[in-house]
Amino acid sequence: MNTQHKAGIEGQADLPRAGRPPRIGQRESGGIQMSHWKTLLTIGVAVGLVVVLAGCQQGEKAAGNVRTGPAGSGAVRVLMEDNTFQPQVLKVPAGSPVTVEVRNAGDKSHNLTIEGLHVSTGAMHHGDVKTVTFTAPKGATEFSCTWHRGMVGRIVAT
Ligand SMILES: [Cu+2]
Repeated sequence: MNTQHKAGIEGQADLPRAGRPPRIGQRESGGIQMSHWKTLLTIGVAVGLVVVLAGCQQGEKAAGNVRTGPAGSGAVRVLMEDNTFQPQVLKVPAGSPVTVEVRNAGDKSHNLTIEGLHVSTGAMHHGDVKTVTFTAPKGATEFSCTWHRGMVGRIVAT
């Protein structure tokens, strides 16, 4: 048993001696650079994931004055489609509370988020209806679905 063990070690120890030393040097410097790159890459991917996840979470939860269900008559009505808002421009009075009924008529899940006013319907699935109340400042305020690039609209308050 002892001899076999020794033989094994000697056998392994013999291998590097057979013309390896120059390669080991190359590999080591290359290996160190690679591991640095891998570390940087891993950090980069991790940061990227956090940013992406944060982006996903924005719009996931309701923010501001939001309730589930339809609004009464006189509310501004917005339909979510895949992937647009209908209409894309909401004309509202400036400086007083506005009630907007949002209905997801699309198949996908969407949200209506007014970043400038810290308002969001949160996640809305197919068929969901929510009522959002907010006060818009005079001028144009963008809203969007944070999940679908280009799914945007504008509140124009006068
Ligand atoms: Cu969307």
